[in-house]
Amino acid sequence: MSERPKPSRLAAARQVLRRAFGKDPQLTVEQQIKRRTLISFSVFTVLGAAAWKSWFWLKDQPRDHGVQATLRKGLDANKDIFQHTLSPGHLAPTYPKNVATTHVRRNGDAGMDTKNFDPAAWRLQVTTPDNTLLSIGIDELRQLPFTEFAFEFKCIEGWSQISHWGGVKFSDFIQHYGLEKATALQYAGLSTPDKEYYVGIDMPSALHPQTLLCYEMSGKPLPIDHGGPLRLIIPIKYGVKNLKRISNIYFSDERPPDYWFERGYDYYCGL
Ligand SMILES: Nc1nc2c(c(=O)[nH]1)N[C@H]1C(S)=C(S)[C@@H](COP(=O)(O)O)O[C@H]1N2
Ligand SMILES: [Mo]
Repeated sequence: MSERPKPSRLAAARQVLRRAFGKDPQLTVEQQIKRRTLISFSVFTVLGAAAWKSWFWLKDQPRDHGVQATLRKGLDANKDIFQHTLSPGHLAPTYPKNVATTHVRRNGDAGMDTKNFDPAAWRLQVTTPDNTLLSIGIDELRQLPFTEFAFEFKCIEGWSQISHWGGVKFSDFIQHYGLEKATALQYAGLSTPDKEYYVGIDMPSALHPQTLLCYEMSGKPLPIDHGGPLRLIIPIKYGVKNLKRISNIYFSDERPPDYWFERGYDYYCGL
C-alpha cells in the first residue's frame, strides 16, 4: 500500500487561495469574470462594514481634551518623541535676513479684537513664582539684549514662510527680572489681554535659545495685526504656540490651559 504524502499547511492554504482567486481552466471566461466580481464585491462589503463599524466605535469613545481618548494617545506618543529629540542644543535652521519674505502671512485672530485694544497703554503683566505682579512696558524690554533671526515659520494648517523676527530671548528676560525660581517649574502660561487666546509652553521649550519675546518683524516694530507690541516667537513649535499680543505670563507645575489643545490638538506641538 502506497502512502500519500500529507500536504503541509502552507500547501493547503495555497490550494484554498488558488481555488478562490486562481484561474480555473474548467470555467469559461464569462464564469471566471463572474466569480472574480463576486469575490471583489464580498471583500469590499466586508472591509466597508468593518470601516463603518470602527468609525462609529471611534466616534463614541470618551473624549480627552477635544479629541477621542484613542487618538489622544497618538498625540501623546508624538509629544514623547519630540520631547526627547529636542534639546537646548538643537536649533531650528536659520537663514540670512534677506531671504525672509517681505509679505508675512497673517493667520488667527482669536484675542486680536482691535476695538478694545490700546497698544499705547499696553503693558506686560508677569505673575512671579512668589505671586508678585510685575508690570513691564515695551521700552523697558527694548533695553534688554536684542536677538534676531530668520527662520521657517510653520503653521499647522500646512503653510510655511521664512520670516525675520527680533526681540529679547525668553531666557534673557527670565534672568534680567530674577525669575530663576520660575525655571524650576514645568510650564509657562501666556494669554492675550482679553484671555481669548492662551497657550502653555513647557519650560525647556520656553528657555530654548531661539524662544523670543518678540517686538520686531522684518526689522520694524511688530505690527499690531501680527501681535504687536509683543508676541511669542518659538521656532521649535508650530505657529499655534506663537501667541500674538501677549498680556499675561505666569509659571506653574500644572499644565496651563491651551486654546488648541482644548480643541483636539497636540499640547506640545513640537517641530
Ligand atoms: N492671539 C493669537 N495668537 C495667535 C493665533 C491666534 O488666533 N490668536 N493664531 C496662531 C497661529 S495658528 C498662527 S499660524 C500664528 C500666525 O501668526 P501671524 O498672523 O503673524 O502669521 O499666530 C498664532 N498666534
Ligand atoms: Mo497656525
